[in-house]
Amino acid sequence: MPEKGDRPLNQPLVGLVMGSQSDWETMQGASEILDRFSIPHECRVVSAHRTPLDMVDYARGVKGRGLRVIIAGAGGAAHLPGMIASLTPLPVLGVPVATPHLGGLDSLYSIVQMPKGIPVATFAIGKSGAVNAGLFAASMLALGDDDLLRKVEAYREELVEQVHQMTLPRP
Ligand code: RP5
Repeated sequence: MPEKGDRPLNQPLVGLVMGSQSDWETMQGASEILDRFSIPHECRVVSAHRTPLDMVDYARGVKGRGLRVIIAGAGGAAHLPGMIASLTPLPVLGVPVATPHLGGLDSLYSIVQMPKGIPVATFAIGKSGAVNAGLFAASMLALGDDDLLRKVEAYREELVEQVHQMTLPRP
């Protein structure tokens, strides 16, 4: 099997987990970014309240399987990111998924208001948060990977070019 350093190339580095299939529409924003940077990742549905034992098994296993970062998205009483963070020393990036009744403020507050001791890095509500969590994971992994760092820099240069190409209907 081809390898990079001491790990197989297809070994997932990021675990992308979400509380429901319905979160995928939002969370795929993170997966697309990770794909763009060729960062191997796995995508799982793990519900903190519907499949708590699966969640415990998953969170306890990620470090031993060689993952480096977890991105966890959930909506409503969104305890998934915090619970996973309580079960693993790996960094957990939390994405609040928008909800029909409270617009995702419920998800945001649930994720961002972690009591001291168990941190969850919390991103914006919805797709922007998912995309930025993917980008943040890429930057974290790039700390030890110069090729990946160059890809992150190239992405930023694309953003600059996009803004330079923007036009308005009047001078
Ligand atoms: C949460 O409940 C999930 O993260 C999802 O955002 C929300 C709704 O889940 P479904 O009813 O769509 O399965 O656990």
